[in-house]
Amino acid sequence: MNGKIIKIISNLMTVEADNKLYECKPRGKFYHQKLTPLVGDNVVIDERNNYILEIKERKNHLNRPSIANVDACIIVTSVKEPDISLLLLDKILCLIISHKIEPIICFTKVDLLNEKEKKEFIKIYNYYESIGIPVVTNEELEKLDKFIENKTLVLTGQTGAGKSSLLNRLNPEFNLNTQEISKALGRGVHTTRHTEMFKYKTSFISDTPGFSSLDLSNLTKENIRNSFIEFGFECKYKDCFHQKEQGCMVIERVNNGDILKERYDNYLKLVMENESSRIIYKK
Ligand SMILES: Nc1nc2c(ncn2[C@@H]2O[C@H](COP(=O)(O)OP(=O)(O)OP(=O)(O)O)[C@@H](O)[C@H]2O)c(=O)[nH]1
Ligand SMILES: [Mg+2]
Ligand SMILES: [Zn+2]
Repeated sequence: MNGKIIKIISNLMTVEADNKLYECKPRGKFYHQKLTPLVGDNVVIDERNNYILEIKERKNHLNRPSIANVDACIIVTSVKEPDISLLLLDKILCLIISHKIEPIICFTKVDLLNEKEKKEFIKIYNYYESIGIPVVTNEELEKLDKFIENKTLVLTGQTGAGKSSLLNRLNPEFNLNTQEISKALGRGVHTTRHTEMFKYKTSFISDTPGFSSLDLSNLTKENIRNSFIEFGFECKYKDCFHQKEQGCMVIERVNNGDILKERYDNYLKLVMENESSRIIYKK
């Protein structure tokens, strides 16, 4: 029978197969093959004797948290408490796109904005949507449903951003722990700890924050540039890094308001952060 590992607690793996759950143990041969089953693994099980017989080839896997076969990542971004940070959002987008994982932005806490702030926010929402990234708020669950259909997803975002709350909105039966922001920040750790996936309609979603390490040092300058998908390839020099080059169309489009200035500034910051992290690494 085909299934998917959705939870691992030491040597006991919960496998979802045909809408039922099976507590399985892995076959000894995986140990000899140095193959560690991961949450997200697609497996073949012997449902009578509760054994995992085979682990199917992985599409990809993340470290910290260890999750296999991730199609998309929902970047949960609060617009207040904690305040919106486009630098953090652009950095996460950069990591996700460089890992060839599809990004989905989900803004939360829009209810906390005043009218003026809401206008600013709508501009930001529309901008990210206009460059081709799927964007929703946590009040647009039907729109979100379409983006996540048939996918294996991880959530990411700051502690207190509303990741667990989002899953509870999708299905109150998940009944996940959520926490007041002040308490969460006071402890300085995520409320959510062990790796587990939830079946939601045709999707599997993990509440364990993906990309817990927001380290850009493994990326190249090209990775960072290419992850800013709206920059395009219209500059005079084919390999333009859009910094000070002559005939740079990106700089021109920033100046005429076609590219969000803040996003371009974040691009420059990420390139600088990437360069200095590599200088430290080389020493
Ligand atoms: N006003 C408002 N509060 C929200 C919204 N979404 C979440 N919250 C609150 O924000 C706080 C933190 O939410 P959580 O869902 O625990 O945040 P989290 O991202 O799972 O945090 P960690 O597990 O610590 O990483 C809770 O008190 C939620 O009730 C929202 O859309 N509006
Ligand atoms: Mg949580
Ligand atoms: Zn350029």
